[in-house]
Amino acid sequence: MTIFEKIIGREIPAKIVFEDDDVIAFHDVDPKAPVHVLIVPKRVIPRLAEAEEADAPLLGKLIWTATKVARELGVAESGYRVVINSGPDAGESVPHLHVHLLGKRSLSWPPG
Ligand code: DGP
Repeated sequence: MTIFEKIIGREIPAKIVFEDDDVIAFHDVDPKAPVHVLIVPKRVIPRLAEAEEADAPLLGKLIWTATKVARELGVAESGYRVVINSGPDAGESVPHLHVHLLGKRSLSWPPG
């Protein structure tokens, strides 16, 4: 069971900002920006590289949830970045697909 499944199951606490039947969004425990929220599907897909065509609606919902959370947390106008780390070269550390939403500071490009 991944750490995110434990958050979904309320076995460990998290600062949840949004939840419905399909997704949950909560503040990252080790934030890399003043706003750093993770948007996670409740159904486990280990990483983006393992998503299937049938997962397309859920993938779209993750991005739509990022849009809503960004509005809610006041970064829609100032700007924000949405990141998915898939696999070792990207530094993925939790094998449960998640979208990072980062904002409230200027973000450099390209990422490291
Ligand atoms: P990634 O490196 O893309 O797999 O990102 C995993 C993120 O998960 C990382 O930014 C830290 C976060 N994280 C790990 N464990 C916990 C936890 O127990 N609670 C919360 N809120 N975030 C966690």
